Amino acid sequence: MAEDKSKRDSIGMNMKGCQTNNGFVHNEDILEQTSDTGSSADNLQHSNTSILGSQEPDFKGVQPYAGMPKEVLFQFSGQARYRIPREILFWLAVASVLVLIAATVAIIVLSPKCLDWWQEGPMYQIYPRSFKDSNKDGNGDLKGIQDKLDYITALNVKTVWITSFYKSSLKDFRYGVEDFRQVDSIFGTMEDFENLVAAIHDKGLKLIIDFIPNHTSDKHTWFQLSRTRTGKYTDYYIWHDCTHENGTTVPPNNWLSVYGNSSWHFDEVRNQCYFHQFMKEQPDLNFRNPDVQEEIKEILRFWLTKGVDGFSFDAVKFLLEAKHLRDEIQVNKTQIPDTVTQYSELYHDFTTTQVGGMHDIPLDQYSTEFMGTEAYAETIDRTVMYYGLPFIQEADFPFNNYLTMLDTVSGNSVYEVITSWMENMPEGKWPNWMVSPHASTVHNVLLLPLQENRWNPGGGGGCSESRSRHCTPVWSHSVAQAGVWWHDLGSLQPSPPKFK
Ligand SMILES: [Ca+2]
Ligand SMILES: [Ca+2]
Repeated sequence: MAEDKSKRDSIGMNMKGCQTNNGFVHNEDILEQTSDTGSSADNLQHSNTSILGSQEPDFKGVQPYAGMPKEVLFQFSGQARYRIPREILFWLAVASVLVLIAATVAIIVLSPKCLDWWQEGPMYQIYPRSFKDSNKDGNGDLKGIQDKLDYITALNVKTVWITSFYKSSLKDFRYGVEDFRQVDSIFGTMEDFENLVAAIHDKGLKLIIDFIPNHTSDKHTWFQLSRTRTGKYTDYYIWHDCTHENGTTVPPNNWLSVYGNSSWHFDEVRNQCYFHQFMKEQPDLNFRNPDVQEEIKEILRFWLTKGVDGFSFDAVKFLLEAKHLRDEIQVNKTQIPDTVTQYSELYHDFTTTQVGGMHDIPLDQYSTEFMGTEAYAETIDRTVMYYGLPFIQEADFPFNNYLTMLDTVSGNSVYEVITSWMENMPEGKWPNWMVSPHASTVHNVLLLPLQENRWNPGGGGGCSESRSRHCTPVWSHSVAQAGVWWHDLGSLQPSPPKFK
C-alpha cells in the first residue's frame, strides 16, 4: 500500500507540475519533479516500472492532459473507456477501406466499357476506283476521296474504309496484289496516301484499309521466287505434286476454285501444282509458314506507321485448308465426279473456315487498332466464330452482310436475320450491320439504328450526347451501332440521310 501511495504521489506530482506549466510538460520537468522527491535514478526506474505494472493506479478524478508523458499516456490508453472506442474506430477504418476497395472493383467490373472509336459511328466503305476521279483520267483515286471528305463528314460517318488500292492488276477488283507496300499508280502515289491519312485525321475520322492475307498476284516477287524454289520463299505458297499429261493436269484432289474448275494449277517452272482459292493468277499463300506470317505482320506494321487505324482482313474464311488434302464431298453424290466443276457443287468443309486451323492463327495480333474480317460463311453461326473465344480475341467483329443477302426484304425477314446474329454473337461482342453489299452495283444507303439493348436488356443503356447521333432510338433506347455503308459510284451519291 505504501508503495502504491508513493507511485500515486509521484504521478500526482508530475501532473501537478504539468498543470502549473499551463499543460505543457517537458521530460526535464518530470525528471526535475522526480528528483525533488529525493528519488534516484533507481527510484525513477522503479516508478516507471510501477506505472506500467499490472496494478493499475487509481486515476479517479484525474483527466488526461495535453503533453502528458508517454508513461501516463499508456496508462490512460489502456483503460477500457479509451481502448474500446479506439478499437472500434480502427476496425471501422479498416472496414471502410475494404468496402471502398470492393466498391471500386465492383464499379470497374460492372460499369459499361467505354466505346472504342470503331463502335461510335458508321463505317463508310469506298471502292476508290469508282468513287471520285480527281484528275479526269477515268479512274477514281485517293485524291478524289480526299476531295469528298466534307461530304463523308456530313454523313456523320466516323470511319472511312478504303478497299484494295495496292499495286495490282485489274483482275478480281484489284485483289491480286503485286506489292503490298505500294499504291497502285492509277490511284495516285504514296504521298497522296499520306496526305489522305492526314486529311482524314484532321476531320476527326479514322481510316481502315483492306488487307488480303490469303493470296497474292502470281506477279508478286514472293511467287516468282517460290516457283524457282529460292531459299525461304520455296514454301511461301501451297505446292503439291501433280501430273501434267497431254495438256491435262491431274490435280491432287477435287478441290475447286471459287470461280469454278480445279483450284490447282500446274506450274511449268517448278513442275508442281500450286493451290488457288480464287483465280489461277492469285496463288494462295501458305499461311501455316511462320515466315509468311511474319511477312504479313511486317506489312501491317508498315501501314500502321503510315497512320492507318485498322484493317479489314479480306477472305479470311479461305485462309487455311486442311492438310490431309482429302476430296471434298459432292452436293449431289450421284453426279459424275469429272463433271463437278462449279463451286456450288461441293461442300467446302476442307477449304473454308477450318476449325482448329483458323483459331490457331491469332489474327488480332496483327492489328493494334481495329480488325474486322470479311468471312462470309454460309451460316451466321459459322461467321460469328471469327469473333473468337472468350480468351482468344480474333476480329473486333466479322463483317455482317446477311441483311444484304435477303432475297425478300420484309419486316419478318429482317427481324429473323438480326435476331439470329444477336443470339449467335458471343456475349460482350459488338454487332455490326452491313447494309449494302460490296460486290454489287448501286445501292441506296440505308442506316439501321439497331439496338443492342433490344436483345440485351441487361446491357449498357441509353444514348448520351457524347455518342453518335445514330443512337437515335427506334425502340426507345439504343446504343450506337457500327454500321457499314458501301458506296461504289461517286457520280450517284445519295443525299445524306436525315438523322433526328
Ligand atoms: Ca484518276
Ligand atoms: Ca488459303
